[in-house]
Amino acid sequence: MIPPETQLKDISRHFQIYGQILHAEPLKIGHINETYTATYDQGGTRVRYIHQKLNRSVFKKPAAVMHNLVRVTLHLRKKLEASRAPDLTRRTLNIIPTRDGQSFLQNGQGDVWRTFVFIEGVRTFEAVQSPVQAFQAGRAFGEFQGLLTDLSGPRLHATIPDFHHTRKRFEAFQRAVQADRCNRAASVQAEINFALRREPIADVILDAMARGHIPERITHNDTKFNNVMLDVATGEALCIVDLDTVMPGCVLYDFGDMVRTTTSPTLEDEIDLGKVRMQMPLYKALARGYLSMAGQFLNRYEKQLLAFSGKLITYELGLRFLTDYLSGDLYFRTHREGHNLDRCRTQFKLVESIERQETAMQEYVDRL
Ligand code: GN1
Ligand code: MG
Repeated sequence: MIPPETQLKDISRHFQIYGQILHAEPLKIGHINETYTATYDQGGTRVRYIHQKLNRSVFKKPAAVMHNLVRVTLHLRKKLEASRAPDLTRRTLNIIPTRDGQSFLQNGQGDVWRTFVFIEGVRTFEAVQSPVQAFQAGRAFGEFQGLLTDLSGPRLHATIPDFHHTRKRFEAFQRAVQADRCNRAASVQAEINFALRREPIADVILDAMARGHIPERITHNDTKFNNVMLDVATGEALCIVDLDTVMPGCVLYDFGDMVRTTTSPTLEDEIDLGKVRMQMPLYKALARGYLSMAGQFLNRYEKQLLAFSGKLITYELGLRFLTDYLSGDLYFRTHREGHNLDRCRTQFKLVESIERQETAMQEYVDRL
């Protein structure tokens, strides 16, 4: 048996799962946490669960992450129940508690594990395939934000403080250039200059928030297209996953990351930069989907910055990948030499493409 499976059998015993674990496989998704699919036998029926190990160097306060997750998923479920949504257990994550009633397990080594019901009959995609999919993603994240506007109780924990603080991301980038730990700066001067030239955009949303034009809301903060589970049979976006960064934030960061990941039908680490392009039909579908849900609660300042937010978040991710490349690939999991640099180049290519179309992109949402 492969080592993770032995370990997973051990982990799985601690959760309130009725049945016997048969096998488990790693699920290759995400750059941060470790995710596994495990199959159990429950009285002769095969049932699957997700076991996930939280990345402790990224999420320093696992209890806060899980506290948010429990509140958010229960709220979503309550609201979906009230609206008589069909297929309830496929529309939001369901956390399986540990045998002693906790939302996560912390073992002797300090590893943090949690378990979710596996949602059957859905698929995620690393690259968007059609305007219909982009529409679905926009609608699903708009609905997600909308359902959380009336979450009662104290403010959610900031699981990663300053996660989308672009000015601080820029400063971290400058420090990485300065330190040049791996002697890589000289070889990426073009990318460094690209980033430096665009420094002023880092403050636009921060300033608007400081002036009180843009409110804090509960946001997802990682609205990558592969965090949307689409029903295999109907293509409908059923469930939003990866809720570790759901926290108080700005809706524009969510819309921006949707633009980044659903308007170019290429992978995040596409090597053929000629293929990377913000495509208007995908963007239009995304914006229509998003505003069909979020149009009711966004204010005019938020609406005015929708197109800009796509450029900003794509720039921010380019900065983060470049920072990590310069620092020796410590944050994002990489699978090949220069992987973070490839990711950075794709982002910057997309920034340029958005720059060329930004006016038309904003005009479109103004008309919706
Ligand atoms: C990370 O692990 P994953 O792929 O869901 C990152 C996001 C980035 C994304 C880029 C906690 O998310 O912020 O946008 O990679 N998550 C964290 O693909 O840093
Ligand atoms: Mg994530």
